Amino acid sequence: MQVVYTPIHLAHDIDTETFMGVGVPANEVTERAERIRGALLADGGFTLTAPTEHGEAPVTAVHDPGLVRFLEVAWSETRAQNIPRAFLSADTYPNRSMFEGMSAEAVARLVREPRQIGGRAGFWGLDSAAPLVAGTYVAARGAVDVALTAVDLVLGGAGVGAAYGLCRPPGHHAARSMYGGYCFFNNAAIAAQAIVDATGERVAILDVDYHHGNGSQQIFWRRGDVRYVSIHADPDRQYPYFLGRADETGEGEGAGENLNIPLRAGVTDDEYLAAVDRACDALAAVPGSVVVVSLGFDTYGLDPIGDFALTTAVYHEVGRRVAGLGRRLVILQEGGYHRPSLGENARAWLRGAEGREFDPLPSGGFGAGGSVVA
Ligand code: Q9C
Ligand code: ZN
Repeated sequence: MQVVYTPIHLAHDIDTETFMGVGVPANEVTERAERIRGALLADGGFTLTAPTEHGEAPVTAVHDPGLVRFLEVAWSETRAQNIPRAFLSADTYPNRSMFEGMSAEAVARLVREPRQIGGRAGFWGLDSAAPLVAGTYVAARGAVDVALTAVDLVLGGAGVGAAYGLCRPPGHHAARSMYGGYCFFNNAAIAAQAIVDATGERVAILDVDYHHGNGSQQIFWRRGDVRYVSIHADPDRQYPYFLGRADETGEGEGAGENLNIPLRAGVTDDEYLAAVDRACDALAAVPGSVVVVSLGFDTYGLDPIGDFALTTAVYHEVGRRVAGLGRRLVILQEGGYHRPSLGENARAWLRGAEGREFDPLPSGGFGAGGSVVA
């Protein structure tokens, strides 16, 4: 399988995030993508391909141009104001209650981007968990190019059945006009839109990251041409808290095109596979030849921010079942924060999707010698 990768992700180099106001070691770090790359190279069955530049048009096909401009200048603006900090996070968010009781006209007039950078970060941001540093914008644009190059490979007519985009930073929490949750641009949504535009077919997104992909859901909420199916931790106990419940099914043209499958803490391989089968039924019902997969490994039993109990073996089986849909697959990396297992879990999933056997490392999965393979 072809793996689209770029070292540009290294520019999004963060070591700290804030969690409920406290600085803590960052989860979404450069090592994640390097671990995966190392394990796939060591496997021998994967070929690394560099992305090609796709420009801004596919980004603004999905995102507000104002979000793009903000992300482009956020770091230099922070510097220009001599705000001493390692990364930018918001000062004030426009909480919905700030505008409570006002008319729609008043809200439309008053809810606008302020001038000060701490307010601008609040205007565009969902939370304080997506640290923005000097290289964030370049890396986020690189991740979009990775996703779109994976789309090119699959649509290219060379009979490619699946391609994997090693996107970093991830994307599925980013909405049309919002970044957050370690995500800046929604790589999977941009890919899905590009596939719709290129093929005129309907497209389905399967999101198997541990978290609900609120951004992908928002972008396609009223869309009849892109179905969003997600298996994730119940938002009653997990980020993003405000979306991801089973009764969110889409509106207008998109009515019935959004399927959320929230799961309890401690979910086992068997319970998870039952959810995957439900999701696959919903994907199979969509006419069209391509499925975009938002692939996260924060569902793993040892993940530091997840609470599922999945094993490496189940990823092979999930990949196998998703490939069993008989669709072409654009597989894009989202989350997954237990660094020692990331390479083996990705390798297992992708081998399953290719119809290759499960061959776990004798070490019990913590592959590449537990170190980054350069
Ligand atoms: N104590 C993705 O997996 N909250 N994003 C983290 C950690 C934000 C996850 C709290 C989680 C965002 C792509
Ligand atoms: Zn996640």
